[in-house]
Amino acid sequence: MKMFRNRIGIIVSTGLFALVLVHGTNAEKPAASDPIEYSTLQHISSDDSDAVIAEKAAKVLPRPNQTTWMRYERTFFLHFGPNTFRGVEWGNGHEDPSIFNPTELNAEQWIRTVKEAGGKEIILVCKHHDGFVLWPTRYTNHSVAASPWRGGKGDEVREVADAARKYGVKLGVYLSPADLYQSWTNNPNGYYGDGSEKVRSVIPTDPASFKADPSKGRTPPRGFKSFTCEVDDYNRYFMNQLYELLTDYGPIAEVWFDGANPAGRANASLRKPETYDYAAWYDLIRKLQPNAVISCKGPDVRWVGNENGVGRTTEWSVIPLPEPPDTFKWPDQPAPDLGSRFKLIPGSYLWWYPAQVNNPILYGWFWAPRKRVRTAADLVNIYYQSVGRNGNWLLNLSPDTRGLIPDDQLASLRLATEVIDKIFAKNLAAGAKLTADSSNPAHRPSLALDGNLDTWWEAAPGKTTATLTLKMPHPVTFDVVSLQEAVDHRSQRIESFSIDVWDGSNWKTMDEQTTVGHKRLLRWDAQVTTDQVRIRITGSRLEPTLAEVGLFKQVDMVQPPVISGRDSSGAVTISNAKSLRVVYTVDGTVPTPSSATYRSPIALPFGGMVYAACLGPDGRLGMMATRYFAGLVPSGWKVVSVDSENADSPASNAIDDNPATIWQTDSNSDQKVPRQITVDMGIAHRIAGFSYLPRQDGSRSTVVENYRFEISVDGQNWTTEVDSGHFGNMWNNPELQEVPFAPVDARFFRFTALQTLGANGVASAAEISVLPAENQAGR
Ligand code: FUL
Repeated sequence: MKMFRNRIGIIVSTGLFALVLVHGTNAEKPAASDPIEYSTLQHISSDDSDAVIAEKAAKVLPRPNQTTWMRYERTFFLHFGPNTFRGVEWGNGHEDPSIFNPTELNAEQWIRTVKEAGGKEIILVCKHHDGFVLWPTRYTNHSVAASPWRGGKGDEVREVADAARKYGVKLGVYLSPADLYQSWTNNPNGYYGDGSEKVRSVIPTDPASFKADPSKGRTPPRGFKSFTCEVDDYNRYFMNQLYELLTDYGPIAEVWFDGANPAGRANASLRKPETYDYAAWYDLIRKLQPNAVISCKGPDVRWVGNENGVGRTTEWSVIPLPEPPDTFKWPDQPAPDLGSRFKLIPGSYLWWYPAQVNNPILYGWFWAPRKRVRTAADLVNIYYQSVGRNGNWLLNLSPDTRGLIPDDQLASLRLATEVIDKIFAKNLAAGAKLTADSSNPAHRPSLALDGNLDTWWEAAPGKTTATLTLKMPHPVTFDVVSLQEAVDHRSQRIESFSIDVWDGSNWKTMDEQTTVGHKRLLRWDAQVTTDQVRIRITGSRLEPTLAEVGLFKQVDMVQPPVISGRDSSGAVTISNAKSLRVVYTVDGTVPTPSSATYRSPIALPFGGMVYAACLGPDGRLGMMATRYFAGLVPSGWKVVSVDSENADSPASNAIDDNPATIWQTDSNSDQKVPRQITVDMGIAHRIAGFSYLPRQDGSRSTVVENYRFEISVDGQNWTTEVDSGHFGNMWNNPELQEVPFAPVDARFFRFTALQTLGANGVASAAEISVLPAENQAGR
C-alpha cells in the first residue's frame, strides 16, 4: 500500500482511502507558517493553537461520493424477506426457503413509490441477519433459488435494479455481515465462526472450489477484475456475495453494513469468534464501485445513533476520529455532540462523516400483520428532524407477504410527500435583495439566492461573524427558514446564528441555533409577516458561507383527530378541535371519505387498529391518526403473583392498559432475572398469542430480550407456549412485540423475563397482554 505525507503532515494510505484529496503541493514537512490547505483529512497536532484547530476543521472537505449522496436528501430502505412471512424483526437462520413466496411481488410498485415520494435512492436489503439471500447467488443454496417464488427462477435484486434504472432512482445494497444461517452453531456446514484459517483467496472464487482451493477464481464479468486476499471462509463467502452485487447489477450508489448481530451473545459458542475483514471489503468496493458511499460500519456515512428519525440540533459533518480513517473501526457514535470545538482535541483526525437518519415507516423494519404505520404528520416531523438538521433521511418501506407496499404505508407517505413538496415548492425569499455587512468580493450576497449550491456568499477575509439582510419587495408570510452552507467548497463552519424579523420599528429575534451544514430548517409555531429578515451569524470557525437561503410557509392541512386510550370497557373515543366530520376504520384499511363516520365511542375489547381522519371543508381527507390497541382490554384482571417489583413501579402497571407506567423488578442483587409475573384474567379466553410493550421512556437496559410465556386454565396446571423466546432488535427499536401461537384456552398467564438488554438483571414491562384467537375477536 503506497503511503504519502500530505502538506499538513498526515500519513495517508492510497489503497483504502483513495479518495483523500489534498489541495496543494506535497511538501515533506510543513513549516509552522505554511497556510492550511483544504483537504479531505486534517490532523490536530499538540502545538496547534485554538485558531489553527478551528481553521483545520473549517477546511475539511467532503469526498466527491459524499457530495452526490448529501444532495439526495430523501432516500429509502426496503426490508423484505423471510421475516416478512414469519412476522418477526429478526430471523434465526432456520427458516425454510419455502416460506418465501410473495404472490404479487412488483419491484416497479416499490420504485414508483420511492420516486413519487421524492426519493433519489433505494437501499435494498439483499440479505438480512437470517442469511437468506434474495438473489440467486452462486455461493449458497439458501436463497430465492430454493424458494417457490417465480418457480425458483426469481432474482429480487435484478427486478429492483431494473425498475430503479427505469425510474432514475439510484440503487444501494444492504448485505448483513451477521449471518445466522451460516453461523456454525446453527448449521454444521456454515462458514460463520467455523474456525477456518485465513488462506489466499481469489475473489470471485470458483464456486466449485470454494473450500477445496479458494485460490481458483471464476472469470470476472466483462470490465471487472479479480482480487487476491487472505481471508477465512466466511469473509470469502461475504466478499464473493459483495462481488456479485457490485458487478452483476449496474452502478451501486451505497453499500450499507449493519453493526447489529443477533448472534451477539451466542458468539461465545462459535469455534472462533468471527471477525470481519472490513479493510478488504472496503478495498473491493472502492475498486468495483468507486462512486459508492460505504455506510454505517464504514468510512463515508455515519449512523445518526437512533432509529426514530431524530437528528441532532447540533449536527457536525466534520468529525474528529481518534485514529486515522484507514485503521478506524467506525463504531456507533450516539453521543449528543460529536463535533463542537471541545471535541476537537490534539491527536484527532478530522474527517467528513455526515449523518444518515434511518427509520422505518412501520414501528419495525419488516411488515407483520397489525404493525402500526407512522402517520403523515409523523413523517413530516421526521423530515424536519433529519433533512432539516444536516442529515440524510433513509426511510424504510416494508412490502407485505404479497410483495407489495400496502395501502396504509402508501397513504401516509403520499400525504407527507404532498405536504413537504408543497411547502418547499415556492421560496418566498425569491426576488428579495440580499445584503451583508461584509463580503468576499468573489462571493457576493446574491449568490445565496441563485438556486445554485455551487455558488455562495462568503464573509470578507478575517471575519467570523456576519449579518445578512433580506429585503423583500413586499411583505411575505412564512414560518419555515432554510439555510445551506457551501459545504462542498468551504466545509461546515457556522457555529451559532440567530434569525431576526423586522416588525416595522424593531428587529425581533425569532430563533437562535447552532449548526447549519448541508441544510438547516427552522420551523416555527406561528407565521410571521414581514418585508425584512436578518440572518446574524454569531460564531463561525472561519469566514462563514451561505450557498442558499429560503423562506417558506407550511401548508394548511387539516390536523389529525385525537384517538383516546381504551377505557376499562375497551371503548375508544375520537375527538378533534374543529368539530369536523371524522371518518374511521377498524379493519386495518386506510379510511376514505366514504368510510364510517365517527358518532360514538368504538368498542375494541379485543384490541385492533384504529385509523381516523377529519374531512376538510373541501371534502378531502386531512392528516390521519392511527392507534393500535394490543390484545384484550385488561378489564377485571389481577396480578396474582410477582416475584419482584419496585415500590414505585408495581406489577399492576403491566396490565393497566397505560403505556406510560411500567412494572420494574427490584434492583437488589438477589432479585435479578429470571423474574416473573402471573396474571388472572378473571374468565377463560381463547387466545392465540401475547404482546409485550417495552417501556417507552427511552431507557433500554431493563427491556426484556429473552422470555418464557405460559398459560393455565385453573392456575394450577401450566403449559409453556413459548420457551426461550427472543424479541429481535430491541436495542435499536424497542417497540411493541406480538408473539402468535396456536389458539388455546387460558384464564391465567405467566410471563418470565429471562434476559434483559442490560447486564444489571433488572427487568421491566410497560404492558403485557394476550391476543384473542380470530373467532373470539370476530376478525
Ligand atoms: C438494525 C437491524 O438489526 C434491523 O433489523 C434493520 O436492518 C436496521 C436497518 O438495522 O440494526
